[in-house]
Amino acid sequence: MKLIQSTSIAAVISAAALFSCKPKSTGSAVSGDAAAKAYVAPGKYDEFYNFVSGGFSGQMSVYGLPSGRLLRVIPVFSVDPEKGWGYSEETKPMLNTSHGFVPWDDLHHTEMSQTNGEIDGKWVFANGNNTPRLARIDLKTFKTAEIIELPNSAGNHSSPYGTENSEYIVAGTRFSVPSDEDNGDVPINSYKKNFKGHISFVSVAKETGEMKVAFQLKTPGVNFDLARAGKGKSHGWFFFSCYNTEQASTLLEVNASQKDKDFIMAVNWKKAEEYIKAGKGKKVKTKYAHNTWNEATHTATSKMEEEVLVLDVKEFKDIVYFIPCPKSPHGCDVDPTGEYIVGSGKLAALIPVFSFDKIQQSIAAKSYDGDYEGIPVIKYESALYGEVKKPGLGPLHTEFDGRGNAYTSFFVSSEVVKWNIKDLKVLDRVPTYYSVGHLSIPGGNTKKPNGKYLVAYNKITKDRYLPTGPELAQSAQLYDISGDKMQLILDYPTIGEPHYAQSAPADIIRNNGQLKLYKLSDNKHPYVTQGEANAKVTREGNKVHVYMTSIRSHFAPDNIEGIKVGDEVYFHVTNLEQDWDVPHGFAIKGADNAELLIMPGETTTLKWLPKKPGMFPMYCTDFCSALHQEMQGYIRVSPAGSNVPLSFSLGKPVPETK
Ligand code: RUQ
Ligand code: CUA
Repeated sequence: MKLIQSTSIAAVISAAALFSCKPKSTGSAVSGDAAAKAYVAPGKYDEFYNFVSGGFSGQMSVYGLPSGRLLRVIPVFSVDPEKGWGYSEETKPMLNTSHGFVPWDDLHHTEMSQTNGEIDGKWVFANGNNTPRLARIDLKTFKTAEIIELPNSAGNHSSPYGTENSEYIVAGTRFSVPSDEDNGDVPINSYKKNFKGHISFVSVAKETGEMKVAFQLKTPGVNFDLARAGKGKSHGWFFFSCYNTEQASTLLEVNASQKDKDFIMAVNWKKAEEYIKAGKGKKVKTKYAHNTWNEATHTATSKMEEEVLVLDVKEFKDIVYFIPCPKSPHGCDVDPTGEYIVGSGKLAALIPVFSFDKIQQSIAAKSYDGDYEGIPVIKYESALYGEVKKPGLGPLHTEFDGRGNAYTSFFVSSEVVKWNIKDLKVLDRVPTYYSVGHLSIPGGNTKKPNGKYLVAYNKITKDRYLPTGPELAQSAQLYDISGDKMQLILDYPTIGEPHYAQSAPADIIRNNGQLKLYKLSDNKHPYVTQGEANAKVTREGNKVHVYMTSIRSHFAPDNIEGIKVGDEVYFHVTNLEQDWDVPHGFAIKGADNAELLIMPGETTTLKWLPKKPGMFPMYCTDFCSALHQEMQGYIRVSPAGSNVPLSFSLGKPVPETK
């Protein structure tokens, strides 16, 4: 039986070591002037924005660097009661999918938009790993502006990766599965026959950022893990790490670790694009949601798309090539010149560095080692530039500093290793506390890295922080990498589990036309209330619409009577403020809902189903003025069928009835 072979996986790494080990010194490791380097004085801005994936929190958090100060948590794939995300009627459609409303996801990677291979500060993209989705966050508003579901996919891990002008954001499926148009109700052990991989090329409109699944590549059934676009000389190509080339469907820790080498898949996407333009794509039936936020109506809409263009790579001989890569590769990173492609085999004791030129020569010379399901496999040696020998245990991810150096994270040996790309010599190593996953250097995946800082994102922190029960805060650790030796200068806890993160010079974003408020006069919400005088309550059958306004420090109306059990009440609250940083909140007793948090000039709706008669207070949740505590009111709920007339008021008592 194959199971027996489990003990032979990676002779270099003992089974125990797979669970990671601690560096010997667990001291603070921060010394000398380190604290001063991370110090940002009160009232001063940070030098970088740092966008950090939240993993199983489904959100993205924004920190300042070098201070490590948390600036914001942007709700993306998960509902967020703090901001009413996924609770207000306007935001609910953002979380719609072909499976219905899905209020959570697992966000692993950030991808900042680029122009000419440099971060341009317009958008940051994020992947939903569980119910395959791609999000676009607008960096003028720090708000999720669009979410698109990915057809034919399951587990959107190899995602989102952008080309050097964000022509495409690309997403590879983690799980191969039967295509959407095929019957998925097949035996699991028919993997080899029925399971396929898909890579989605999502185009991004230059001005608006609007996403569209332009086409997909249908590939052999393997697992795609991570990816990077080529850049510079390799612009037009894409590289994906693949594992489970064994095509196992069970006990993958053993069965997908059989082969000495898995693959990096090289994709000539310019060629694929030509075939698509020539009409070679096949329209495939499917169903996936495309959700967009409208800044004028302050409302999301969800549309179901019905088909997608697919190229089966087997039918086109010059799109896809496999390159052997030891062993269960995770990260697949391209250096700033676009020449070097670094594979990181989780179970390998070396780091292979491939050469784009040599890959091209190998293809021209057909220097192949047979094929894999009809796709040519390039000879390892003929694509290889060289190997970094004995770098550490369990390499995962590599970033670059723009000075010819690469930095690779090692999960098992808990360290960051700096090495030179040209001579492949290890230059420095520093411990991480502990079990580092991703690394991030500002612009470290682009043509122009800013090699001043490196952040390591750690999975396990053990004794680093005050204990907080069974689960401890996960952490980010900041290193100064401007000198020859890396120096740890700060560590700070993160929200959720951080995977990838990216940073951008603060000025690019700060000066991108940051939105301070929504102009009330531009508000196109169907239930906007333009001014207090227009506040009202209307009834259509059992539906009650409250056209409500908020301004420091009252709601209009703040007394409502004549609501009945069985009614469906919609509070459409327009924040009349026209001033930066003055949101109002809205909450009501007993509502099975979150609060609303309404930005200046915006209209947001809370749906409420009163379940019993009584007096229901409501109030503003955001401390907006000295008289914030007075910003409150009452809703009277009467039994179903009662004849209490509908009435509403502000500042005058509702006429007394006997
Ligand atoms: S992964 S820890 Cu989900 Cu990006 Cu490598
Ligand atoms: Cu409005 Cu507090």
